[in-house]
Amino acid sequence: MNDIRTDWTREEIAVLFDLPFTELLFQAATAHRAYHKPDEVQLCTLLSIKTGGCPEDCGYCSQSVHADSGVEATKLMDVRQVLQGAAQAKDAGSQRFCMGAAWRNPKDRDMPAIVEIVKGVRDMGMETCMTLGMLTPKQADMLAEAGLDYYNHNIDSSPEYYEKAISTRKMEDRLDTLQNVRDSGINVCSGGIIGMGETREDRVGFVHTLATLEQHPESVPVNALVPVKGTILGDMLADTPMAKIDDIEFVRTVAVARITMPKSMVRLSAGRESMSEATQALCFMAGANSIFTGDKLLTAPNAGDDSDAALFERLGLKALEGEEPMRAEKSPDSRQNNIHQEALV
Ligand code: SAM
Ligand code: DTB
Ligand code: SF4
Repeated sequence: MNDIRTDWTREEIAVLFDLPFTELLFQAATAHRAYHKPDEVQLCTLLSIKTGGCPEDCGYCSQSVHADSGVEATKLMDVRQVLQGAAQAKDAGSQRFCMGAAWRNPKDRDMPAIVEIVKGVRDMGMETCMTLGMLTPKQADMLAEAGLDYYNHNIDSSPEYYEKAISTRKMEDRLDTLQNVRDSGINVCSGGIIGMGETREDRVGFVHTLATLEQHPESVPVNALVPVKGTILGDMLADTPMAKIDDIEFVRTVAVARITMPKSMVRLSAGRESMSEATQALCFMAGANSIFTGDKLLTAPNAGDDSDAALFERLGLKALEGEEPMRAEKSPDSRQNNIHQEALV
């Protein structure tokens, strides 16, 4: 079956959002079953390999120097420490190890250590994912060469709302990095945050931006804003309790992401810790099939293994296992192919 469309219009996506909830969930569950087993959920573990002190001003983030969140800045962890974390995650049943750094972009001097980390984690038999900020084509190629499986770089919101949440870089910069990652042959992980005070129209624009990329991201993380005291958006939310995202609207967003990008892994990401089991169950029904495990995200708390095990038991869900990491075709050639294609246009 090939019903993968990249020509979605905003109007079509708005119509999906407007469907009666029962119909929307039925359509999303149907799309989910066409490409995935509905009782299997991918388990990923996050580790912050370089925390805090980030020069960017993302209004939601505890790690920005512009926030007064009390998060202490650290240096890049040493390779051994990262591999210890990966070994623990593997023992706990995780398939993917996602490493995040609070950088605007990695410096060239950081790259040898990053490459060593990717190779080490990969040798342990886990899928590797990194999120290090913006990448140049050369840096993306280095990561591809090291064997990185996925690169996470979120578009975060609609193009219109993006500039209200972040001023130190543009949506275009984000899209350029996504293109560099795609051209290098690394699988793309890109999603965003719901509940930052954006409108329904912004959520439509957010899904539309991802679903009309030339190729859908292989992973789409949907985060619910974790309101952190001392960040602009966290404080704003604390002052206006009514601004918290409605659970049903969150589930609708997951469902529309599933319908428009049926083959992608849709990750129920940050914010699960404060979500009811019933809301999480609705998200799985709506096609979410990946989560972060463990009791910590990067700096914020996560649901934790015990409560997740209990939830999986109650819902009859199991960990997705044994799949070979999805390896994209190799890099410099694919960049060359693009150049050829451009030359042909
Ligand atoms: N510095 C890199 C970057 O921004 O691309 C990588 C790390 S950054 C923390 C990764 C993603 O985490 C962000 O793009 C954002 O979507 C998400 N995130 C950060 N703070 C969050 C929060 N308080 N609530 C929900 N998601 C958050
Ligand atoms: C993503 O979309 N969510 C993860 C991951 N990509 C790197 C990060 C969530 C961060 C939540 C806030 C924190 O832990 O500081
Ligand atoms: Fe820095 Fe990433 Fe946080 Fe933005 S989201 S402040 S780029 S760590």
